[in-house]
Amino acid sequence: MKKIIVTGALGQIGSELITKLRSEYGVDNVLATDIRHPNTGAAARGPFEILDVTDAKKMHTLANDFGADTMMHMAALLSAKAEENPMLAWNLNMGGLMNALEVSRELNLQFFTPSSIGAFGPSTPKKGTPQDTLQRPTTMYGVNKVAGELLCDYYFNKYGLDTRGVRFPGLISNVAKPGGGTTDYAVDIYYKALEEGKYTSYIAEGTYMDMMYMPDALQAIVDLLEADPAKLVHRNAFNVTAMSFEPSEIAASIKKQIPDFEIAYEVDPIRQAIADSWPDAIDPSTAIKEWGFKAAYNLDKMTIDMLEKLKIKLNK
Ligand code: AKB
Repeated sequence: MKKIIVTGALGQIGSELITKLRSEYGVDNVLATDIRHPNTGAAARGPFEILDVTDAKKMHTLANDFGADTMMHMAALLSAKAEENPMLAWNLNMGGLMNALEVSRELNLQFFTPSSIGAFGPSTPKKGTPQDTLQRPTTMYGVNKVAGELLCDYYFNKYGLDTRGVRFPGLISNVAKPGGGTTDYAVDIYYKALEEGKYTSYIAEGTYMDMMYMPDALQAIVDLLEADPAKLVHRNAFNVTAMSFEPSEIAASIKKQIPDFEIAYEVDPIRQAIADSWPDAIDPSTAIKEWGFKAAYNLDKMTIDMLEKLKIKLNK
């Protein structure tokens, strides 16, 4: 049975990952940590400690005292926030990652951290983006993600640390809202569809990006953690995706459930520039081949589930 320490446990992925890991490995075997205190939610219903990931000493002590054998490092600033404050992004994203890798090396922990489609840039092939290709991102977030992928490979090659990671697309969930990402519109649109019957998109019509529903993302993390290392040719980080759509296509999917729903556009130049620098659709075939990655949700199936769950959450 694994003993897992999770950083950034109150973030968009972390808050649902905690529930998933506790159901797979047992409540007491998953230590949730975050810089904030959980008032409610999954993190509060089991072991929890305050942790600022730039504090390496505390990270080491918490992992050691818990008897962790696995580190899941989720704490990071997303793309739009990182573009607003590049120095903070560098310090938090790279400083936190280095600390998490070093603690994992010292305690010999299995290691997982997510990369992103943000690790690609304008010179990367836009469609069918291969696993191994040009990575010259033009955002601070992308620079952090590429450096992170390389660092994880470095720790694997130099120290034999069992590092594993995926390049996540935009993740859509009905539990915790993302904050400061470029793909966040694809979450906001569902809330606004129920609350106001309309949505103004900051991403322009025709801008394709990869996306995935959170249950598929969580299953992908567990499947990669459990994958036979002998079968992994790659490690950091696997392309994974479930769908690629642009704003009018997600709007059309919502319209099938809420016929009066309307979308309008007021493009935010900063987030649009980030989106334009990312691929339209990445190729996940290496993840499928090496560890059996699969996704259960397409756009319409996700829309039905999102609206059903949000109706309950928002009392609609
Ligand atoms: C973001 O938009 O910054 C993230 C990501 C794709 O990494 N959702």
